Amino acid sequence: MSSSPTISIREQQHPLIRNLAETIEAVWQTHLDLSPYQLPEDLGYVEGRLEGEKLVIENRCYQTPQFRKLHLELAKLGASLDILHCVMFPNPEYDLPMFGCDLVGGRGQISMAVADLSSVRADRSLPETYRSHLNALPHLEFAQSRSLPNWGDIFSEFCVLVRPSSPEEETQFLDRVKAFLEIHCQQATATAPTPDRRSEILAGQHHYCTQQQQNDKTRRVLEKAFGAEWADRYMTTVLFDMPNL
Ligand code: 18B
Repeated sequence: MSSSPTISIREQQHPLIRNLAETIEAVWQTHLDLSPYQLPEDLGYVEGRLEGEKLVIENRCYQTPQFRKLHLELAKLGASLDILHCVMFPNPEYDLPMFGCDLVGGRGQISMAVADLSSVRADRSLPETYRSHLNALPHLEFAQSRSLPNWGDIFSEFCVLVRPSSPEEETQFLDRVKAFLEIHCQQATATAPTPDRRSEILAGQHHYCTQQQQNDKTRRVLEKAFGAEWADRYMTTVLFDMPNL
């Protein structure tokens, strides 16, 4: 099922996905002290087939002192589906929210773009420094917002969940994700560890992953290409693996 890539699928993705992938990596490189993160062996680059089209998945993973795992994934299903998925999993010794972002597009149009900094605290609040920086960002208007799925209680009031409907809205989304990432990396590197809160934070991360694992739209794409068992393993070990409680 897996082999090595000849050319990166990045060049063939929708421009917003490509730009966002480059932005994410650039902010990480600028603000964080990155080391390699080893994914389960056969899951770095994966190919499968879905209804006669090839599904290709390319993963990049890092870790830093504040983050146990930084995951950026690009996936492409033939000519019909381009996907970017990114999650920053904080080290549970740090009281930091989860950054998550997902873009899904097909045939030149992004149908869904979401980004958030999601609290893992028991009271669902974001740290005060995050709140003040996020509140200082300009208010955004998108012509088509999308409603939260039933598992979406994990997302904060700052979550952007839209179908971008013009190049201006695409840029607006990209700029907002960049702002989230810069705030997050700056705050994270300025945060001292709080090991006494580890169990609260772990429980919050656990809840976040459990909710995300209920995304049937993601699961269905993976199941159709790779089968139910593989899809479940992928969702629970690569996309939303849980730190041990
Ligand atoms: N996701 N997404 O990452 N998902 O991974 N995703 C979809 O136009 C994949 C995350 C989120 O309306 C759709 O309807 C695949 C993270 C939300 O019910 C498809 C992979 C977040 C929705 C995929 C992947 C996140 C959503 C439907 C692995 C948030 C809307 C697209 C590579 C931080 C759910 C559409 C709804 C949708 C697929 C959110 C096809 C295969 C990190 C909220």
